[in-house]
Amino acid sequence: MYSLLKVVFLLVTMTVAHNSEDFCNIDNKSCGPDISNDKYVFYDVNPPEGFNLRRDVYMRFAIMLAEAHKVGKNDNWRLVLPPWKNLYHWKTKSSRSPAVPWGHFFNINSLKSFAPVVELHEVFDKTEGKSLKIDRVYVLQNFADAFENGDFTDKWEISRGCSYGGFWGYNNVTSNVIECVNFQGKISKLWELIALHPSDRYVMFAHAEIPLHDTYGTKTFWDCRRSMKFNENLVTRAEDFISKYLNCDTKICNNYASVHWRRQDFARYRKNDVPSIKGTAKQIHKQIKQFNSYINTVFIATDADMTSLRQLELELTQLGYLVYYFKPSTADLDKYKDGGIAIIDQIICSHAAYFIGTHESTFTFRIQEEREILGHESRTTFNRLCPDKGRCEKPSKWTIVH
Ligand SMILES: Nc1nc2c(ncn2[C@@H]2O[C@H](COP(=O)(O)OP(=O)(O)OP(=O)(O)O)[C@@H](O)[C@H]2O)c(=O)[nH]1
Ligand SMILES: *[C@@H]1O[C@H](CO)[C@@H](O)[C@H](O)[C@H]1NC(C)=O
Ligand SMILES: *[C@@H]1O[C@H](CO)[C@@H](O)[C@H](O)[C@H]1NC(C)=O
Ligand SMILES: [Mg+2]
Repeated sequence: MYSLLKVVFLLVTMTVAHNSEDFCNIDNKSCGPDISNDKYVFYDVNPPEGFNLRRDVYMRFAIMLAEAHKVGKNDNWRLVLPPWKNLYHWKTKSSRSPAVPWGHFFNINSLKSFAPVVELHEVFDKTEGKSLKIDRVYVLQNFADAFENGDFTDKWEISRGCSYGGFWGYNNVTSNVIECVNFQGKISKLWELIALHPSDRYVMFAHAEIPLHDTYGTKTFWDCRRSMKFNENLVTRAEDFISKYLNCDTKICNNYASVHWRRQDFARYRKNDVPSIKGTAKQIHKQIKQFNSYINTVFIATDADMTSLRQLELELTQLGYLVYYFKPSTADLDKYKDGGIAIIDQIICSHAAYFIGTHESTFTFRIQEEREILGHESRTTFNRLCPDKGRCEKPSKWTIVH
């Protein structure tokens, strides 16, 4: 596939070259109009942010670029996918280094069908010399007072007092120009910053989680979300598990329920949002009985420690359930890494007849979106675990727009 694409690319380039008189070699960067005019937007996210918030940050940038290309503005800009490195939640050794490209988790051709994206290694391949020099890094910061005069308005101003040295852990990516910017509002306002220096070709935004979606939940949002297909190996591994243990061979199963049981920091710091272990089992039981009393199989996706998971399993078993969870082998961990295992959990949750999530977890949100895309009825998707006592807000419903 790759070499076929390369051949097609070569043919196209040669045709262009013949038309423009001089013979143009594919490796000659000073010729071939598309190659030499390419400009790149890089970004990096606040280190403690997790995988699933980063997926949303990606969507903001992908939509920003795709929309610009649609109207023929800034259409020589491409988005560089920031490699995955040392995420806080990824504790397994094989998951920590080196940096993992997006293709490990997602279907790159599908991402490219929505937005002009490239992997960092693709940019490296085109880089002459030993290091990649970024023309300018804008380090975004929040305004001290978001609601100045009582209004939240979109605004930015050049400021000071910031620093940046991350570059995803690569010491061969550098920049001589670091600019601090107080920023608030829509991501498309970043074009205003880019326009300040028209000769820049490599522009980077650090703290890219600060700009917000221009519009959330629109058709464009969902088009972008749908293009974020998982890597085929992850899908196959998840579907094999579902087929083997949960006895279902379609994407909309009718015979098992799934739960995203977020623990760790949630169990420690969000006592008002998440239940105890016993409380979790009770609620799962109650919700499943209300939905379909014939279901007696539950799949649990969780970041809980083994002891807690065993306790939950015991409680549910005593209530009459068959309990499953995906326990990766060492080979699975080496191959898919922590991030891939989490995605396998998400896929298994997304095929279930009924899903119960954890309140305000982005991991849960991504499962809910996946289920909307697959076409599950919304009432089977937007369900949450409540605290043992006290108020329990209904989960927000972000339903798909076609
Ligand atoms: N395998 C697996 N990993 C999980 C599960 N739940 C959480 N994790 C891990 O913990 C991380 C959770 O962090 P995020 O992706 O930021 O999602 P979140 O913490 O639920 O949401 P916010 O902190 O509100 O953004 C995931 O990326 C996984 O690495 C789960 O059910 N299965
Ligand atoms: C690269 O292309 C330019 C413009 O067509 C040409 O002038 C130059 O000689 C080429 N250089 C090489 C190394 O082929
Ligand atoms: C920078 O280093 C990485 C890892 O060692 C390497 O893969 C990449 O090609 C290098 N980039 C450049 C521009 O040489
Ligand atoms: Mg998180």
